[in-house]
Amino acid sequence: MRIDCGLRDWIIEDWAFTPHASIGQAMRFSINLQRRDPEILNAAGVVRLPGMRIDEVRLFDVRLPLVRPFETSFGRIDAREFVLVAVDAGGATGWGECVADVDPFYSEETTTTAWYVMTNVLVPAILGRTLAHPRDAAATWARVRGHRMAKAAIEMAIWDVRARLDGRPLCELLGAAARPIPAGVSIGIQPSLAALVDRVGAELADGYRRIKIKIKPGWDRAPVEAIRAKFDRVPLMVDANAAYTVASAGALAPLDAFDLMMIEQPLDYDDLVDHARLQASLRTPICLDESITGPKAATDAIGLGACRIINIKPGRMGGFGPSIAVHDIARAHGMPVWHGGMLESGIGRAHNLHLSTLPGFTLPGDVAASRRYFVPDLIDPPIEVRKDGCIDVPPGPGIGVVPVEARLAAATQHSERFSA
Ligand code: OSB
Ligand code: MG
Repeated sequence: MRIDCGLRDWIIEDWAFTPHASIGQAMRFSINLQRRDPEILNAAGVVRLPGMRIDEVRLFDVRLPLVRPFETSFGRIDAREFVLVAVDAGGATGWGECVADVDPFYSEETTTTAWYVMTNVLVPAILGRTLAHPRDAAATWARVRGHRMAKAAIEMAIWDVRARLDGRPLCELLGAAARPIPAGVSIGIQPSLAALVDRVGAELADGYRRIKIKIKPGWDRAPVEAIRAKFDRVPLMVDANAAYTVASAGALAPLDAFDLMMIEQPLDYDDLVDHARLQASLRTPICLDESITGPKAATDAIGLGACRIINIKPGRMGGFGPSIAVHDIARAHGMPVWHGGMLESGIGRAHNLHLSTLPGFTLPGDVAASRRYFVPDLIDPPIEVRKDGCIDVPPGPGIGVVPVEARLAAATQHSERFSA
């Protein structure tokens, strides 16, 4: 159906008939209009931002074996399975990586729920739409509750395609500029204290700036003590992935003696109040990961005193839009943030590096080199750590990297294509 509304610069986004109760009453016809070429104001004055039409979305169900198993308080994994997203708009392709895992342990979402909600809800809602800005993707899905990792993967691909269409690096579109990103490592639970100390030594030899170890009840004080005994002053932190309860959190008090940078997410994912009580009893800063699901949670956590540091993962927040908002809220409160990791392939890793260029990211992130996880990575060249422990943001338009076609094909278990 074609409707000429006589407004040349406007496009019809949505339309609907609203039938009234009784025959004879008028039917109401509603349309949503959107400017085809909206004008946006920036510091330099008025600039024209051409809209981008979402022409095609491709989804890939990918499985990549891990270089070594990764064990957390959730359990142990040998491979990473994830949904990779390609969005075509205006003749360019943007890439996104969904960080949901096979099991609903870190969050409620899984690869299967992400696939379901993308194919049945998110992709149909956005296909054929013309967006003025990547932030507008979120409004398209405003009615969809949760599923932030699924939303983020598509939203981030749209940011990538926008930056590629503009011919500039993603970090500039996000509001920053490329700079070397200080990198830290996340070390899983190890079979023994000796194995842990060896791993820490190997990571420090590779140049990494700080060490994070996973802890759980029964594997907390001893591993920290063992690392401190061998590497006296190394910047060190621990991540519990919500493995403690109010009853068992007493085991964390002795960690105050080890000058840790932070204790990440000791208590449950939805429990800000008990984190605030625990923080009041600890000298060591609490950093929240799982609990910070967006700007509202960040504001509440800061207001309650539930943490002194925030870990930002765009997948957990629903994309770059809310991640920038959380960054800005933390910065306004003088609270440091750092970029978390979800064992991403090079695509997600590149996104993380671009976001990490924002000025509030003052602590080293979980943004390590490709070869700690995947050999080969989906991308080529892989992401490498420099001798000084920093990682360079991939240069070039967008995120600066694309998957190697043959590698993506080999790692893909199933794929689907949706065209407008
Ligand atoms: O809690 O930060 C976490 C990996 C999967 C799920 C949750 C977490 C992690 C990590 C690994 O700690 C970080 C990385 O990608 O190096
Ligand atoms: Mg964490």
